[in-house]
Amino acid sequence: MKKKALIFGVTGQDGSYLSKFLLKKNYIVYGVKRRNSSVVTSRLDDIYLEPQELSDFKMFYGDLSDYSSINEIIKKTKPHEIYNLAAQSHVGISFDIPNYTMDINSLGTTRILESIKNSKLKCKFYQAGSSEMFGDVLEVPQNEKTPFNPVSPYAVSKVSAHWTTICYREAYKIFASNGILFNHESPLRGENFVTRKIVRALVRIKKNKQKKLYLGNLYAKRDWGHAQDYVEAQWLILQAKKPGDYVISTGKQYSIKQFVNKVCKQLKINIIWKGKGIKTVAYFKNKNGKKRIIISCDKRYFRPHDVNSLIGDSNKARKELKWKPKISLNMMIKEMIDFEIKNLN
Ligand code: NAP
Ligand code: F7E
Repeated sequence: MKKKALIFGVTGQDGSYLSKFLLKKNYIVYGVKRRNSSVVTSRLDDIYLEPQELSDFKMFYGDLSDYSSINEIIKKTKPHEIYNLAAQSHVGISFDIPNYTMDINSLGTTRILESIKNSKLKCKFYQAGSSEMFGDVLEVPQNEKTPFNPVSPYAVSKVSAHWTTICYREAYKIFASNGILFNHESPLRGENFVTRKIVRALVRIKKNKQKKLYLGNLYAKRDWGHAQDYVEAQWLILQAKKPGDYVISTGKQYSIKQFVNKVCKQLKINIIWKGKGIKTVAYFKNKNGKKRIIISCDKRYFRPHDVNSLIGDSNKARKELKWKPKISLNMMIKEMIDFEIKNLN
């Protein structure tokens, strides 16, 4: 009999990679999408096929704010594994909509766990936790034992969901595990996250489709991996003998400025940085020696409180789950550039 997986947040970056990964593993995959005024299934175009009855990938309407929809879908599908990837996942925006962020990310997780508990279903649960929970870090590098020190509404909501997952694991013996995933990117990353924003803009600048790129804090450092590697870790976490919590990271960090430099190098754009802080700019010098500013900082993209430096220690996952990242940052940047060139408009 085929295993059944239910994915909340199926239309997002990870939802798309995880669906394809699980279909290859011969699962039946159920996805939950919320009602939108426009089509949000573009990341799933190659697997979301009609007629639905004949496909191993099926979708249901639901919303993490709505317990009854969650409960109905779980009752109807009786999955062996549930992945909670649904979230208001933008850290900067969480400062603008803190109540909504808390409701979906924190209470939304409680709603799924309550439904699992009430249904008495023997199913495993994965919670999409985040390195943002380490916030103003209390230890370098960060591992499963590093205390959390969240500094945004997003991070606080994820800490709450993390502890709720542990609470249901211990109180009700549900196989419920937390991934603590560091940043992971891909061509399918949302356009307002910094890596995709940079790659997309620099490709467009190179092709004369855009004049300038505006960014925020260029000095923040992140540990970036590829979403394809990280969804494999999500699955492995649910295949472990016992439920637990796992840091998933590459163990390497770069600043936003270094990331820009890497993209420019691959695109053969010669840039020269000048200035400090919010006055930092990057010039492009053409063959005739003419200079033009192509990158500036804009107040809009700074956060009330940013996380300055994250770097993960994923030794537990490497040892217990035999997981390791396969795609390097340079390989990922190349893939992201190729995707933007192919989809240029
Ligand atoms: P994403 O692309 O922003 O996807 C989020 C998904 O959640 C989308 O499918 C979105 O639906 C859905 N969603 C949002 N609000 C919802 C609601 N009220 N009810 C039901 N679904 C809702 O995020 P991602 O990068 O794939 O990340 C997946 C998960 O991992 C998120 O929980 C994120 O917080 C967490 N995480 C991400 C990273 C990372 O670096 N990518 C690292 C650590 C943790 P729409 O398509 O309709 O918007
Ligand atoms: O920002 C800085 C920004 O929005 C990275 C989410 O998936 O990973 C993600 O959260 C850094 C920050 O990702 C811009 O201030 C500069 O320091 O790409 P980001 P994030 O905030 O790290 C974690 C692990 C998650 O869990 C989240 O769901 O880049 N930055 N200039 C900028 N960031 C953005 N978005 N836009 C800029 O213009």
